[in-house]
Amino acid sequence: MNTIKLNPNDAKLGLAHILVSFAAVFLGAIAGLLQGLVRAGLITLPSWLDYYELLTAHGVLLALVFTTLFIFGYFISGLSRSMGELSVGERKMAWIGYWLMIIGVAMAATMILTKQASVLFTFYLPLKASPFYYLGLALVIIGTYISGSGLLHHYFTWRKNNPGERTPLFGFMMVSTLILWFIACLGVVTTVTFQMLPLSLGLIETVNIELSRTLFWYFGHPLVYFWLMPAYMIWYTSIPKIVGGKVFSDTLARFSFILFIIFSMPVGFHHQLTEPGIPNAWKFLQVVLTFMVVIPSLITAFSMFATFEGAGRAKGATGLFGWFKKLPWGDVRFFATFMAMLFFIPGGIGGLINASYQLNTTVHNTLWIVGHFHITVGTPVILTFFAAAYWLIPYLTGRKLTPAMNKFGMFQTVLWTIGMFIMSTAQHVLGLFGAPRRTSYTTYGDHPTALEWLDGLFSNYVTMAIGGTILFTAAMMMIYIVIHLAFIAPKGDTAYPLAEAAEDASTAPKVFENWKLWILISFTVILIAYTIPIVDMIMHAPPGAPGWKTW
Ligand code: HEM
Ligand SMILES: [Cu+2]
Repeated sequence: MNTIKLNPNDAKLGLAHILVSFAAVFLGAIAGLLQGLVRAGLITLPSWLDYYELLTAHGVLLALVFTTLFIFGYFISGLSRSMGELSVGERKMAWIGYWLMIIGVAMAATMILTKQASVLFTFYLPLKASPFYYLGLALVIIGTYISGSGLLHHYFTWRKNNPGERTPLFGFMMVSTLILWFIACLGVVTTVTFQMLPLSLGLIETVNIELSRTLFWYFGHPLVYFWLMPAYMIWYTSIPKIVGGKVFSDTLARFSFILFIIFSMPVGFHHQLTEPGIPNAWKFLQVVLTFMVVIPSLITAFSMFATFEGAGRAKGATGLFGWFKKLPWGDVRFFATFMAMLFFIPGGIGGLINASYQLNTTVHNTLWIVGHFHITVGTPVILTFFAAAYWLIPYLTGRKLTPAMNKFGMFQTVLWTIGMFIMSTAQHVLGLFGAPRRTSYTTYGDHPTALEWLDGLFSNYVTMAIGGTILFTAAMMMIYIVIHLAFIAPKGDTAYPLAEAAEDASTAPKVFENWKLWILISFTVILIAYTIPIVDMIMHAPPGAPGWKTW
C-alpha cells in the first residue's frame, strides 16, 4: 500500500489531542443520560449531585472540550500529512498549547464538580462562578492561540518555500477556520477579562449584562462555525477520496470558506432577539447577515452531492439516481458521514426558523433549541468526527480498522441515528408545546400544560429519555471503538484519505489567499454591525447588576 507515514512526533501530538477529546465524550455522555432520565422523572439525583452541575459538565465537555481538542488533533495530523511535518518549534508550540488546554479543562472541570461553577456552558452573567472556572477557560483559549499560531506559521513557511504553487485545500481551509477562531475569541476574551473575572474576584461590584451577552454571542455564533468548518473540511478533503471521486470544485470549496470568515461574525444578535436593549434595526441587519451565512452551507451541500453523483457515474451508474447505489454503503467512514449530512438538512432548516424573528419568539429558550443543537453540532459535526476517527486513529497508531470493527461501527452509527432521531424529535415537539430548556424535573404543581409533556407520543419527556438512553449506548460503543483503534487493533497500514480536485485547480483566483483582505473585510462588517449598538449599550447602560450564585 502506498501510505504516507506521518512524522512519529506529529502522530503522537495528534493522538494525544484525540484521546483526551474522547475522554470528554465518555464523561459528557454519562451526564447527558442522567439529565434525560431526571427530566423524565425516572430517577432522582443523590443530594450531592445537582441537575445544573451535570448540565454544565455536559455542555462544557461535549460542546467545548471534545470539539476543540478533536479539531486541533485533526488539524495537526492533517497539516502534517498534507503540508509536511511540523518544525521543532511549531511542534513545541502545539505541545504548550495542548498542556494549557488540559490544565484549563482540569481547572474548569474541578470547579464544576465541586459546585463552584454551575453556570452552564454559556456562563452568562450575572451568574457568578469561581474565578478558577474563568481562568481555566482563559487557559484553554490561550492554548488554542499558541497552538494555532504554530500551525499558521507552518502554513506560511510552506507558502514561502513553495512560491507559485497551489496550497493544499486542507491548509487553506485550516487557515480560514483558525482566522475565524482568532477573531471570534476576542469577544469572549473581553467579557471574561474585563467583566467576569473582576466580578468573581470581587474587584468590581456590578456588571453590564447586556454588554456581556453581546460580547459572548459575538463569539458564540462563530463558535458553531468553528465546529462546523472542520466537519466540512472532512467532507471536502477526505470523503471524495473515500467514495472514489474527486473534489467537485476546489475553487467553490475555497470560496465557501471565505464566506464563513466574512459572514459568521456579525450575526450574534440572532441569539438575542428577545433582549430589549438592542434596537430592532440592528437585530434586522444581523438577521439579514445570518441568512447570508446560509449560502456557504448550501454550496457545501451542493458540492457533496455533485461529488457523489460524479463518483457513482464514474463507476458506471446510469439514470437519474443510479449513482446513489454505487456509494460505498458498507464503509463506516462513508456511512457515518452520510448520516451526519442527512441530519444537517433538518438541522439547517431549524436554524433558519430560529433566526426568524417571529418564529424565534415561539421557540426561544424551549427544548426546541436543545433539539436543534443536537441535530447540528450533536450529530452532523460529532458523527463526522466519529467517522474520521475510523481512519485517523489507526493512521496515527499504525493500526488498521478490521472488518469486524467496521461492522460494529456501522451498528454504532445506526444506534446513534435512531437514538438522536427519537431524542431530538421529542425535544423539538416538547419545545413547541412550551417545555423550557435548562430545567430540572417539575410538573409545575401538576399544571395541565406541564402534564401534557408527559403523555404524548413525541411530546413526552419519557420518549426523550428513551432516545437519550439509546444515544448513550451508542456513545459507549464509540468509546470502545476508539480504545480498540488506538491500542488493540492489529498493526497495519492505514491510508489518510486526501482527495484530488476534479478541475484544473490552479485556476483558483490568487485573491483567495490574500488573507489580509478577508480579515479587513471581516472587521469592516463587524464594525458596521456592532459599533453603534455597543456604544449605545455602554453610554445608556442601566444600573449594573450584582453577581448571583443561584445554586
Ligand atoms: C449521550 C448522548 C447525549 C444525551 C443523552 C444528551 C442529552 C441532553 C439533554 C437531555 C439535554 C437537555 C437538558 C436541559 O436543557 O435541561 C442536553 C443539553 C445539551 N447537550 Fe446533549 N446529549 C447528548 C449528546 C450531546 C452531544 C454529542 C453534544 C454536542 C457536542 C451535546 C450538547 C449539548 C448542549 C450544548 C446542551 C445544552 C446545555 C445547556 O443548555 O447549558 N449533547 N443534552
Ligand atoms: Cu447563531
